[in-house]
Amino acid sequence: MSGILETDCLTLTRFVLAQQATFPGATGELTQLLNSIQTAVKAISSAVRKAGLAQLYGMAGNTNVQGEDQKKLDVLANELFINMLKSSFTTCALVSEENDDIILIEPNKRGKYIVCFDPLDGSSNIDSNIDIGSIFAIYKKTDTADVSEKDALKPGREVVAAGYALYGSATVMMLSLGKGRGVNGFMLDPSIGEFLLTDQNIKVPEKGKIYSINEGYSYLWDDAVTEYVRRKKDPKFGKPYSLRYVGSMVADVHRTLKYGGSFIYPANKESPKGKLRLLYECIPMAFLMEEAGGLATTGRQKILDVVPTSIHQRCPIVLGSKQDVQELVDLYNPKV
Ligand code: P6P
Repeated sequence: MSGILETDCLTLTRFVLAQQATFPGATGELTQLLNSIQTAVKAISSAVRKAGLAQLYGMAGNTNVQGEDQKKLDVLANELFINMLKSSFTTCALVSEENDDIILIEPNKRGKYIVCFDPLDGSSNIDSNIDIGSIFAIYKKTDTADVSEKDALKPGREVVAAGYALYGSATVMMLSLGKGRGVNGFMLDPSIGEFLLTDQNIKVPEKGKIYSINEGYSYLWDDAVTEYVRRKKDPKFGKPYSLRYVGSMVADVHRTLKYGGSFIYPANKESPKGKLRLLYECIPMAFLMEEAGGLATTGRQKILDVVPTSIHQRCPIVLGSKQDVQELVDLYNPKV
């Protein structure tokens, strides 16, 4: 490692502080909030990496709002996020994938931000040691009305910052502070406990060579998705694409961000709204994808323009390289 890195690491903390200067009238509250999320992610990373040894695998004996068996790591990750966010004095309301209802922060600990998060997405993969992740989107409360669920039901266009952590071969965090500031990637260096800048201003390739969808549901797909996937495999439409599907959203989206192509979780005949959740899966990933020069839509509408009506609502999504996503949009909206 070069000397400069040891004495002048560009850590996530330093990066966020430097970005604070690009926010007119910044108070440092967003910086504090992001650093609290960073701490929760570091703690989750540590727990994920020793879960097997600490017998953290297995069921916690209860289920979450999605009706899924909660594993101990789910519970731990959720509590870490909630505790770090509450104690940051920067939030007024939280929406977690693991909690039925919105969490309103007690008045004496309130700040101006609302955070929607999935503390441990892909948790059904925990016991098989497949990559899992944490996802978050941050809104700012813009009125003086009492805090309520309405503060979380904002379109993704109003997101202030969003990101994810991926607990893979390394633990990485992708973050965007919006308004054209792009997406930056940081890798956790366990030897100093800091996230270091490794991917500056990531841009998703205009077109990729990979499509990512659960083909097990092909019997339920609509005609547009069926035709899109058929073309990806038909040499008449160019070199066939490779299919890559981890079944853990953060892993599939991260690969798409880095290599291009498309990730699709569409509506189907049994799930008319798809499976993924709008507030804490689709919106944050769409925010990052657009900041990286990609696209993210339901097939008929940009994800960031969808106005949420309930905190756990599902939403169909196709995201990734502009050309690969537009191809499916055109199949959903054939020009007459
Ligand atoms: P399926 C994991 O359970 C998850 O919520 C996402 O992380 C992932 O993209 C999706 O569900 C996988 O769903 O139906 O393909 O197993």
